[in-house]
Parts: sequence; structure tokens; C-alpha cells
Amino acid sequence: MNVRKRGIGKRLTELHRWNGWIVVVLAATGLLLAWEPVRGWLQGYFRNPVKQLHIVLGIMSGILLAFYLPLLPKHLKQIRRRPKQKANLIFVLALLAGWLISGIVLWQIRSFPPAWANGALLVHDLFTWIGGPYLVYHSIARLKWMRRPERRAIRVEEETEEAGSGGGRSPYGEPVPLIHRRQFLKWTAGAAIAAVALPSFVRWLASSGGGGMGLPGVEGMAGSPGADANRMLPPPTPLPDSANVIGGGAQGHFRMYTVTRLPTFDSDTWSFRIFGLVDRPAEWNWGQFLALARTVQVSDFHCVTGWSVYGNTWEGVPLAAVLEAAGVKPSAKYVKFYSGDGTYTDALTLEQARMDDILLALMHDGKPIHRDYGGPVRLIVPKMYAYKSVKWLSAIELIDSEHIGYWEERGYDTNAWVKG
Ligand SMILES: Nc1nc2c(c(=O)[nH]1)N[C@H]1C(S)=C(S)[C@@H](COP(=O)(O)O)O[C@H]1N2
Ligand SMILES: [Mo]
Repeated sequence: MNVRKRGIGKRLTELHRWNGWIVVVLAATGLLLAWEPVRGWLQGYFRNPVKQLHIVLGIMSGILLAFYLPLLPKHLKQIRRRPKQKANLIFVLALLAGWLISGIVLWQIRSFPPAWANGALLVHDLFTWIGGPYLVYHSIARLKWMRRPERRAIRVEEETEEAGSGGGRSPYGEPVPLIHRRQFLKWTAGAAIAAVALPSFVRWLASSGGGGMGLPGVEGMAGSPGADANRMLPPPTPLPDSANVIGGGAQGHFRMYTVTRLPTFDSDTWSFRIFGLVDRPAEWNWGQFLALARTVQVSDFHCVTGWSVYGNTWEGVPLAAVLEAAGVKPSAKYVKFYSGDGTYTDALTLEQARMDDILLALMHDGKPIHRDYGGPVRLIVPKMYAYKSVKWLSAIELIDSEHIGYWEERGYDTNAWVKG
């Protein structure tokens, strides 16, 4: 045993231990952030602190990686005769680097075009699906009781990572049985982890991110009417442009977000109103709302967490026309939007609200907007991140002072402009 080797070994062990714990907390916080059911009503005020913690830990892991890199050549030399260990090391380093780089893009999402964020989210999720189960397995396999005492002795001496296993020869030269108790435990653990993770992973792959981390998500905008659907009669009749679905239809999947239980609406009780600092406050029932002039527009939809749906054909009532008809008083400075879920709100400055592409949308790709995605009427603000696009829109109020929206109150940026 030589002294220099031992020094680097100690440092490696320290770095490994710190990084291991950081990755454990990163996994826990990451799961909380990505898991749709937790995202909304369980988290509320916790979402942003959890996100901040996740980011800080990610940076710490990056710093540890920076400390490690100068040791990498020596480390590789040290394990040059242990192919399994080498493969493990390269795999883990690639994982960490992928998480780090994609994480930085997602953290600084406003500085990047949406396509970058989409790619970063895909990498972040994919690496989590592959790396998460692997690291759980890796930690179980490293548990002391999984090791034979003589291996532990070698460990202390060389202070290296995960030793190779399986048939062949032990470092002492004695033959090792093909299936060892430890090996059996490892396989069992590996199989159990795979059995838990695989079905969700397959679902995630199939929907290419459609349901967050593969957990409950809803496919398709226009679901079949049932107990879970709105009952809006008559349904809106699409304009020709909308019925033809300009450009062949939307690309991508919406992740269904809500901060409340999903509300359901009925044309008999549904209403929509504009009030506050306007000359002519108004209220519409479903039939009256259907009679308002609509336009068709194609736009991209970007969530600030990194996913997008491109080329949506939206049909709806232009907000600018509704504001115009209501007669905005000179004292009005902001437009506040209320969701029929009773909780979610957001706001725009009057100037922003007058952009001509903002719609009170009723149809997506030629079909009524499904209740899960904000139907019968949702706001669409194409130039801003989708947290501005209030689902189940039920009222608009003209106000003279700033209103802080639901997610903005919980740490989202009031600047929601999408770059580019
Ligand atoms: N009422 C309501 N509107 C909402 C939200 C919500 O939770 N409740 N989430 C916002 C966010 S952050 C996004 S990304 C989009 C998601 O729309 P979707 O559920 O149709 O995919 O809705 C926005 N509008
Ligand atoms: Mo979002």
C-alpha cells in the first residue's frame, strides 16, 4: 500500500459520501417537483422552496464534481484492472454531468429558447428514469451487510468504490462460487427495483412526458363525455379554419395541471363575467357566450417547467374585443383573471392584456377543450409561460393595482415572457 494512493483514496471516499447524500436529497426533492399529484394541492407554498433546495443541491453536486475531476486520471489508473468499477464510474459521471447541464438549463429557463428547455427536461427525466433505479441498486449493493467480510477488509485498504462481483476469482485468488448469497440478494434487489420502476418508465416513454414522471396524466384534449367531463350543451360549432386544424394539429402532450380538485361545469349553471373598472360590466350564460365572435389562431404553449406543445389551433373570443366592448375605465391598470376552480388567479397589465393573440379559448384543434385542460373556456396567452393561461376561466376584473397570481405568490416570476 502506498501513501499517495491512500491520500487520494481518502479524498475519493469523502467526495463519494458527500455526493451520495446530496444525490439522495436531490432525488427526494426532484420527485416532489415532478410528481403531478403532489405538485398542486399538497405543495402550494412548498413548491418553490423545494425547487430552490433542489437547485442549490444540484450546484453543490456540481462543485463536488469540479473537485473530483482533477483526481479522475489517478482514480482511473487505480481501478484500471476493475472493468466493472470503471464502467460504474463512467456511468455515474455521465449521469451527474447530464443532470447538471440539463438542470442548469431548466434553472435558467428564461435565458433559453423553449426547444432547449424541452431537450433539457427530456434529458433530466430520462436520466432520472435510468439513473434513479441504478443508484438505488448501487446504494443497496454497497450496504455493508451485502459485502463479505474479506471484501470489506480490502475496501478499507484500498478505499475504492464498488468491488466487482460474480464468478471468477476473488482478489485473494480463491475461486468464488457462481451464485453467492450476496449476489442473490443483489439480483433480488435489482429485480424488485426494476419491477417498481419499469411500468412507470414505459408509460413515460409511451407518452413522451405526457404525464410528468409517468404518474397520472390525461391524454387527448377532447375526452368522451362521462362523469368526469363537462356537460356543455350545445357544444361550440367550429369555424372552418378550426375544424380543418391548421398545420395538422398540435405536437406534444399537455401535462394536466391543477391546484384544486378538478372542477366540472354544466351549461345550465356556467357563467362568465367582466366587472370592476369598466363602463359596461357584463355577464354571459353558455348560449350567450357561444354567440360572441371568435377567431382562430395557431400558437405554441410553453410550461415554465420545460415542456411545450407546439402548433395548437385555438379558437376563441379575443380578449381585446371583450375589453373593448366592456369599455375600460381610464383608472384601470391591470386585468385580473379568475378560475372557476375558485382558487387560481393571475393578472396582466392592461397593455399586455390588449395583445391581439390572447384568447378566451373554447376549442383546441377543432374540438371543445376538455374539462381536464381548462374547458369549457380557458385563457391562452401565447407569448407568455402557460401559468398565465388560466384554466376554467370564469371572470375578468379590471383593477387599478397589481394583483399577484397564484404561482407568482409562490415564487414564480411575474415576468412570464417566453424568449424568442
Ligand atoms: N386554474 C388553473 N389554471 C392553470 C393552472 C392550474 O393549476 N389551475 N396551471 C397553469 C400552468 S403552470 C400550466 S403549465 C398550464 C397547464 O395547462 P394544462 O393542464 O392544460 O396542461 O395551466 C395553467 N393554468
Ligand atoms: Mo406551468
